[in-house]
Amino acid sequence: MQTANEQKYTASQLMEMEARYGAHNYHPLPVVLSRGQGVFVWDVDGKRYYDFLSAYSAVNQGHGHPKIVRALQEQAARLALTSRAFYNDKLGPYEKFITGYFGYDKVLPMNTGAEGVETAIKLVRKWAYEKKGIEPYKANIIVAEGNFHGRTTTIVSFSTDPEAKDGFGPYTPGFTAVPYNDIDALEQAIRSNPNTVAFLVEPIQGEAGVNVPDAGYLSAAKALCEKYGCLLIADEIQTGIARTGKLLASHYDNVRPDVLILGKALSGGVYPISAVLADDDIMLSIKPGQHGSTFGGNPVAAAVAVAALEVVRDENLADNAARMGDIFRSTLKELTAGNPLVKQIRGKGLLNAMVINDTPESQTAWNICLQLAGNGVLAKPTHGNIIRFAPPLVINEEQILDATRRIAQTVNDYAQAH
Ligand code: IF1
Repeated sequence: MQTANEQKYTASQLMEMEARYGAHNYHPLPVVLSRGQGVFVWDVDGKRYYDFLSAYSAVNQGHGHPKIVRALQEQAARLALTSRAFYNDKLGPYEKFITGYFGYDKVLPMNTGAEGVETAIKLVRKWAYEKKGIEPYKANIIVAEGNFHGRTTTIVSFSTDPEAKDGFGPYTPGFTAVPYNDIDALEQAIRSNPNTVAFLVEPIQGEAGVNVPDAGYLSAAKALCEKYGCLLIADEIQTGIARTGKLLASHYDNVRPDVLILGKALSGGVYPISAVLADDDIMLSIKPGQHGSTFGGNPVAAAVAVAALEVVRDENLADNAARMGDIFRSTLKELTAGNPLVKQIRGKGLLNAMVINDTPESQTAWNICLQLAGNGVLAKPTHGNIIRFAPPLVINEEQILDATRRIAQTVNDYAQAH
């Protein structure tokens, strides 16, 4: 008797199965993947693609990285989960490793990115009540318009995207949104509410369409937080772990966030792992029994995260992302020069996007992504007319040039045909 894992189905059977038995909370491109290795993925019919999404920057180290997979397999076979009711022999060494790696006193281990963001919100609120004398339950956190920090009801409470927010009320209070990349608006918001305890921000806004702020925006924000005694929380779940050409996008402004949130590539994409890092003054505001999760800090996550971070360091993925990203943007701009469909090409390192010169409501970007898939490159639009390009950071020069030529050819052919 075959197990459900062993049965083989056609692409259309698999898509129909998802439509029939799965919630319709996504609208995937009609590509059914079955294998991944490095920068490539293959569909059930054996067609190979460059993966230019990397599971939204979770697969920075490339699909099936042997060191990370080995850590996953070995630890899962030895001891997968103990809960935090007991100690285990992997968590302490991981905590020592990651706090040394990013330069913080302590880490609070969680699983998904959203859990990491929720943890940071609880942490700074508690810190404010206990250490800053903020009146209980009046804490206010400033966020940026266009933010994406996850999909829990508290997080969508401060989203400015109706798609993410509408229909999920009632909403969690205690958040104020200000325009992104606007220091005056941020200062005005901090001054107008003495209960401001933190500014939660993505150093580059991913979902919003790879919005790169002005150089100095983050350092000016950090200076404002210091001036008014509030905390800077950097959500580096998508921009962190070498994606933008530095270990953290915050490092472009030489900023050390008071609270750092990591996720996605913390596991190389093999396991849900997130982490919140802060110094003792903040982190010890949460006492035993006041926060946690069943899987948070489990031995598999600990072993996998160490391997995933060692790969980033040992393979110099930040430098490679910087170099390959420069080649990507310059080559793509050169090869699509004069194409009326290409409104802008922007990004940092290997977090890039092409803004298509059409309305967000148009199907142009989607149709281009369908043709990209036909030409062996997987990418997906965000906010309608922006195509995000984010390959694994292990991509080499030959591969980035080949993929970029395919992208340019696809966009140029599409412009000519429409
Ligand atoms: C989806 C977006 C990206 C994130 C940042 C927290 C989280 C994310 C900066 C939450 C997650 C994912 C979620 C996934 C698609 C993807 C995404 F398009 F949704 F917005 F990357 F931009 N902070 N981003 O980017 O982490 O709980 O998902 O582990 O929800 O469709 P998570």
